[in-house]
Amino acid sequence: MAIFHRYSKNPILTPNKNNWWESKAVFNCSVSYDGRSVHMLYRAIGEYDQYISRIGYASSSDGFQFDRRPNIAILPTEDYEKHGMEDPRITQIDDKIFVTYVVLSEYVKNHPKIFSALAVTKNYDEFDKLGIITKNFDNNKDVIFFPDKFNIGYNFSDNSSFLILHRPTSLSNPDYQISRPSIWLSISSTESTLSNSVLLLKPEQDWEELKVGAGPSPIKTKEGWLLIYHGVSADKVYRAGAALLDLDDPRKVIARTKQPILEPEEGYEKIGDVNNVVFPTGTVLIDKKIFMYYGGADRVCCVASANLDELVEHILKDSIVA
Ligand code: BMA
Repeated sequence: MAIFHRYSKNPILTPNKNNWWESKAVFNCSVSYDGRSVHMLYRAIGEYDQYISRIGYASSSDGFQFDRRPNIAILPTEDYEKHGMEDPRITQIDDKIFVTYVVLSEYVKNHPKIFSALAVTKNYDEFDKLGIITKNFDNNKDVIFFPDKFNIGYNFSDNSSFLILHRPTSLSNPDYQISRPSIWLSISSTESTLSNSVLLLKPEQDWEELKVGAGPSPIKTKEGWLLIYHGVSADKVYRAGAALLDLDDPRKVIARTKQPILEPEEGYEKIGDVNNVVFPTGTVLIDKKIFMYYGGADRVCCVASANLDELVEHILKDSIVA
């Protein structure tokens, strides 16, 4: 039985031919909910020659019908942003909205240098840029904060730690024998650096054989932190999976689905600029219902919903962790 139900009028956002910077593709959308409106940031492409990504903003009162702002939401003002700003991911911590995004900073021998950067906003109008936060890691994407701060593992002097999920391409630590990009958890005293990283999830199943990366910011449930992530199979199909992490110490994985919770089935997930991609990047919880926002085939934005209790029960039942 399917746990997530796609919105019947998917996709909810398609390219806007009348707006140059989002005329070809709009995808990988992240969201926050303030009790009245769903706020969305999304990745947009306006040309295929250089394939530079920009970030747009849209908002909705029902989570399905979005009104877009015509201008680019986060302008590429910094040198490290000039080759592209991709995959914005939103976390609300207290009254601040943290936005992490992938930046292609420069090209070296035809290959982009990939980092993740952080911007903070209170209103989605003005963004305070805190710079690249993954400097010490190679090709580090899928960076997302926990919405709460924690006191675990390290005794930082004054306040508690930021927990930040990330996916470095390589992390050389002889204690961990991993050969594939995996999800790490960093316990940092500030929001602008990643430190004290521990391995959280590595590829286990065929459908996630090539790599795994965190999706939206984790959601607190009574059984644990719900983490939705993507996994990539050997034949490059992107699917969504889910795990539950210990409430007090999220370094401990309580449960993790053997099977994906959503995979490319519909035309808008199978055919696009990159075929066969379901890429979850946002969730909101409204009255016990979880709305999962995701990119379809690197071309459009989509949403699917599930009952939160049923989803948690499903993860516990389909679990690979005892
Ligand atoms: C990832 C990112 C995403 C993209 C996905 C599928 O590495 O680049 O933005 O949606 O690949 O192409």
